[in-house]
Amino acid sequence: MHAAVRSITTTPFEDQQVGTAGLRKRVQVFKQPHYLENFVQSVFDTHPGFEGSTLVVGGDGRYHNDVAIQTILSMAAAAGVQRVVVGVDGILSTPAASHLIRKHDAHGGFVLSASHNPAGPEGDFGIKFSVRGGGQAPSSLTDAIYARSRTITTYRQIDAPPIDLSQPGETRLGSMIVLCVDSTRDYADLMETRFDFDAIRALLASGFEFAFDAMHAVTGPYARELFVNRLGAPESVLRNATPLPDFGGGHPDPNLVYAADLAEEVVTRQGLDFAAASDGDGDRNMILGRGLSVSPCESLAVIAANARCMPAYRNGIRGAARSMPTSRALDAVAAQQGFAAHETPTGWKFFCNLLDAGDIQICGEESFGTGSDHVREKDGLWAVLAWMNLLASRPGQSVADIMLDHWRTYGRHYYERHDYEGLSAEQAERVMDSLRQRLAALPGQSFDDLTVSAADEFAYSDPIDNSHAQGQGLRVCFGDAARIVLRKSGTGTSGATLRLYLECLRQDPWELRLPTQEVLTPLAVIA
Ligand code: G16
Repeated sequence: MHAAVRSITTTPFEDQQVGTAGLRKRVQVFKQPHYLENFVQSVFDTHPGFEGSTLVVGGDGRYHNDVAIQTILSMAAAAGVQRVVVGVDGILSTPAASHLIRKHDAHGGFVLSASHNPAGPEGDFGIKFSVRGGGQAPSSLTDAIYARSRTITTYRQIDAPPIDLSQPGETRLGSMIVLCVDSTRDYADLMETRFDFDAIRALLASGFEFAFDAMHAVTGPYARELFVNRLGAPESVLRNATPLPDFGGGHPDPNLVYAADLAEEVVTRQGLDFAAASDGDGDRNMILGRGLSVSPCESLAVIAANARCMPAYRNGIRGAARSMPTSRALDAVAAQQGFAAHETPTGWKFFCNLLDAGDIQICGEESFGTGSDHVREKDGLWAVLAWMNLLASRPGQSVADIMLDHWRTYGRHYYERHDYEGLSAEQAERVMDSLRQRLAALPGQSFDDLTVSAADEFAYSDPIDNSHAQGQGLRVCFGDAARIVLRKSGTGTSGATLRLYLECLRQDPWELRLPTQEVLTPLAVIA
């Protein structure tokens, strides 16, 4: 079927520079005529090779997902894309999209999501572009896309009605093939190659009490395929498992504030052995055990320390990485076990070259992101399965037992993040600047019983492609004992947010189970 290509005249928007993970704005911004189109065309114009290629498109199911997907399909057809792989109903989790890009050797993919930000007509929307291999576009490309978005004058679409994405199957849009897939199967197949499903099935059948909260976001159907269909758990282990366009009015950020009910049940009332939650687009995770929550930094360290229990890493790992503000709990494991530990700027894209090169197998961030070399995004359900695999490999041990054992072996890195939201850009910059000015004079100065060993503004040179990232946060280190980090968030949709990260290492046996605030308050005062 031939469809006419139309060129539509447009004018640039000045605000299409992507943040830490894609372009995120209020829905109302994305609904402006030409806004999404300008961005998508800027990608097509900047990144060669779309003609005759395969593209993956999907989103977290939030409000405006359906409309945006039809727009992208029509523009892809006009750009000469040969085939688009899209999730049923346009739904793909971020890690599942990364997997499909890899599986189909696609030229790239568009994922429509504003992650954990609230959805609905008054909520947020977002788009991120991923390159071949399934990782988010590197900064060099996003800078070029931004430059293009500031000069764009036309974009192209084809004249065709919207296509039905409610069933798996193949349709044509102009001369482009649209392959609509049930990505939950592909994703679960991948997970079966990474974990010991027999052991996890046995764990679940042994009276192990477990719940997974999908927060009415994208992971519900994936969790059903994994936990119910393949691992034999009853449907009742799933909470809020139907994706809704407004996430049920909630804030699908899996942490102790936004998943408070689950935390109450498991941490306070000690009602379950293990529970987990994931976020809007399925890349974040929260891990809870009876009576405690596992911080993302420690979850990363524990998963890396126990990598050998996963079939994929039977022979150990060569390396692991964390973003700079993530606590150094991972480094302590790497030092003892003898694998390499890398420190990168905030943003999953900085892990991708190291993953591609085989230098790291496991990586994670304090912002509830953990993952491995199976895809090029963080992966909430992967982290949950990694914990289940670990629990299955240590019969009779609880999450609390595993944590205590970990702290006894590697010490405990107490950790806290304080967010200062709703600041003006000037306010945030003034605070950053006042610390920046003092960095050079800090080494050698003592505060209480802590002496500054180093203070700098973090910059990163990628060892694979030599690209350089500057201005990645201010850090003040007190040897291995403690660290203060200050940086500006790159994911907000209005105003500026400052993040203050505090970390203190305690190694004496009597110091391993103190309240976090008690340990960190002196450091907070210094900060
Ligand atoms: C995104 C990025 C992460 C980053 C996080 C927090 O997560 O993918 O790499 O750590 O934002 O960023 P910031 O501190 O700049 O707000 P997500 O889950 O929002 O896509």
